[in-house]
Amino acid sequence: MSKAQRPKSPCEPREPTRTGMSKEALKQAYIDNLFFIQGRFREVATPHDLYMAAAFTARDRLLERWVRSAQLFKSSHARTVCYLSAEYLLGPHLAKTLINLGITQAAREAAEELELDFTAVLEEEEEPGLGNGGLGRLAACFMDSLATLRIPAIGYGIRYEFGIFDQRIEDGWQVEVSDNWLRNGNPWEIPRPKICFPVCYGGHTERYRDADDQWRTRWVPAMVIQGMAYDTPILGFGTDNVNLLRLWKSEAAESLDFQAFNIGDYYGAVHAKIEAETISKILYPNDEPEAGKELRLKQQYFFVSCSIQDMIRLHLNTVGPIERFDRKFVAQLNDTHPALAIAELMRLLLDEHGMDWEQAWGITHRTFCYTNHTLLPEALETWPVALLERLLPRHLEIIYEINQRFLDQVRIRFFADDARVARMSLIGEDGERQVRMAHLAVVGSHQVNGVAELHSELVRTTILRDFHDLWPERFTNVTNGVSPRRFIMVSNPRLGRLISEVCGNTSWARDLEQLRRLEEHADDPAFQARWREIKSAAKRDLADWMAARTGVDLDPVQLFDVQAKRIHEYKRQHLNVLHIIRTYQRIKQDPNHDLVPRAFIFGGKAAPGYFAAKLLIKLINAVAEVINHDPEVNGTIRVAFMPDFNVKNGQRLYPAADLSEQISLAGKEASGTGNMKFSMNGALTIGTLDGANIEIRRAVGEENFFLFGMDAETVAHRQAEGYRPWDHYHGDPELRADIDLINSGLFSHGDTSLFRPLTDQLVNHDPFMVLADYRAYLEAQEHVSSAYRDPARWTRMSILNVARMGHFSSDRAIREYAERIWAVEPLPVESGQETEH
Ligand code: 8GP
Repeated sequence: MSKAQRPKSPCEPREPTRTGMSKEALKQAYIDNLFFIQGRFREVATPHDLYMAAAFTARDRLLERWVRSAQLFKSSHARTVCYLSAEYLLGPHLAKTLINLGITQAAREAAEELELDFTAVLEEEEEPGLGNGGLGRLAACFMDSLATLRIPAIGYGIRYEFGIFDQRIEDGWQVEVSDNWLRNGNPWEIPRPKICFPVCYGGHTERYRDADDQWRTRWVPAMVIQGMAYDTPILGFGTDNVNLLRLWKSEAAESLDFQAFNIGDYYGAVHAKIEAETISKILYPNDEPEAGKELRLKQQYFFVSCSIQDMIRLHLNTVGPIERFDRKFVAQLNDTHPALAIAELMRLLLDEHGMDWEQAWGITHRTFCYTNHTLLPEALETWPVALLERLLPRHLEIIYEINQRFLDQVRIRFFADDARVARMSLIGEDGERQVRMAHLAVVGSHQVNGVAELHSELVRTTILRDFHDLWPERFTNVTNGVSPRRFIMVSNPRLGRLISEVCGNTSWARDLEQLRRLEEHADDPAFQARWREIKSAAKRDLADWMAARTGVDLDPVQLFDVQAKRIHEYKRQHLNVLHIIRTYQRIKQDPNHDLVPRAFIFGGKAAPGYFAAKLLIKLINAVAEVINHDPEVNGTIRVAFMPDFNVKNGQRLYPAADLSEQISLAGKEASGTGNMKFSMNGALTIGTLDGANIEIRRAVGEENFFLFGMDAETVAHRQAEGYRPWDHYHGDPELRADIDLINSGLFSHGDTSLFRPLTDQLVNHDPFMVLADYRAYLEAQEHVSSAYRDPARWTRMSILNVARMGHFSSDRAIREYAERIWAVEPLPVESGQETEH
């Protein structure tokens, strides 16, 4: 019997209500929080009050562990990872926190005794959508794993007042609604008014002689704002280690100078306040960055400057001296968005700490590492030199000097190769002069990684090839992973319980290779039946939710075929739509056609300015409208679009999917992580040889994966020789009939022009080679159907998929970063109380 369960003698002191882990302590804490924080009695509490009281009850338990962690990290001078990311897509906190604390069961029982609907309380939480998609969600999984692996870490980012927009579907179109997630307060963060830093913009630089008669540079900015810290504690699973997610909010600076400047000028003062607050106001809703937006550059510099200043403060408060900075910290750049940190650390070391260039550069270079997340050329960030000159004149000078010293090295190493020098320069000279952020990130980092084997290979051989020639040892791969706590335990508790039963306890959730133990049950009919029941139950849950939200009835006996991810042409949702139209045409031609009943389910947001993606959403909904109401189809197939795909709604989809669509054009998806989430929940994948699909297929076994389409090499070859989609359109009558059906106006109330931009693009340009992979995709879908007809075979494949997904835990990924890139060690915080773990 655990300490928490042991009955107390009347003489034993009462378990503290702010930290106790028993059901009784949780009940009392809950009532106290409802009363003392929300100011409510149970009888008059709103659903939101009930949620807040639960959140504070969980948070109290986090804080106690957090303080212990912070004390240990400080006293032991622990080497610390700083993860710099413009995005964190955290998902709801409450359920995950209870799981990580190991008190889900106690909390559920406490809720029952208080006559609360536990599920409804969890549902009430509005998630912080501080990210767009894969990159932001990866940062959240990594924070979870860092704490679980007991690695001291700080995540730095921006506390956007408005996160990613909420998506509504009106008349089939995406409508964006602003995400006012802070409206009702955020119980998970602690404001830190004393932790704030000035951040400067504009102005000019000056040369001056310092006290030792050395020439130095000083930046005389035109504008100063400040960043204030908001801290969210991140607890690991089965440990008392708590790390810090520190997000910065921008505010008007409160300096005297600033006030003097504004004396009598109230409008000016208010305007300055608004201008300052605008910086952390809103997340840019593009999955792949859109260059040239001044506010975005301001945001990037804002969070990077606060973070580097904070790191220096922490360092001087503990280890000091500044020369040892890189022994205390290693900083991971999550894509190039925080790459200005390289110039900022240089500036602070040179201008504020009086260091010479070589020493400052040595420290900077040893501090940073860079992860690339995309190969799409339009996503490679560049900033106009003119913009940088205006906003960050000192940083531009530093970038020029880094560039000059770097290009000197290139000239010596690659003698008389001017073309190479131009290609590698940090400054692009074609057209308007631009700073190439990826080049800055590579030059300023000691390690550079891609996020899946194929992606890292393509990074080395295409976009950063010249850099790989120069510094091959700097390049490496760390394949992405996802958190099994979030994406099995929280999302799919039924499956989580079955796995715990097979493994004997919940330790699999931090040692995911234990999933292998499922393999021995793969052919056991009784186990298979339980497996199918778990999937069916999740399908019923999803069907209920979809019926209530969208009015579309899904039948759990159908094969749930799901594609959920950002809407983007390279991800090829239109290929999926063509298959749906083909299936529909087959039904129309022969209503008795023997089909596996399917529900085609989509989810995903389109960037608000990305017309083609928004038209794709309209097409999916238009096809759904026709098919779902055609009596001849008679429910054999259904098409549904889940509105507002986010972490919370994703958690409804992953457990319910039978088939996971990972159908991007080979060479375009850096890794993908949805592919891992689906597979971990027992969905089989239909996919191309792209991103991490390749490694997933290798892990689960070729026979348990529906592969189709060209590989990256073939894609490159066919594009080089001149790809003509027109030939496919004319050469394949079924393909032509599918495209013609869209053009006929059947899905657009007779409007033959609505979808023309989409079909014309496919037939004439088709940059993502949808038509070239169409036939192979249909064939693979046939294999899917025939496998699904045999439940024993399908279930076996599903079990084996889960059993072999251990490699794709974000714990494995973080272990690789820790050992191969960061050189950091776990530092366990001593355990306080016993829990369910
Ligand atoms: C994404 C990649 O597209 C995806 O394949 C990968 O799994 C994920 O990163 C995590 O590594 N990239 C982005 O989300 C991305 O580049 N976003 C930036 C514009 C914000």
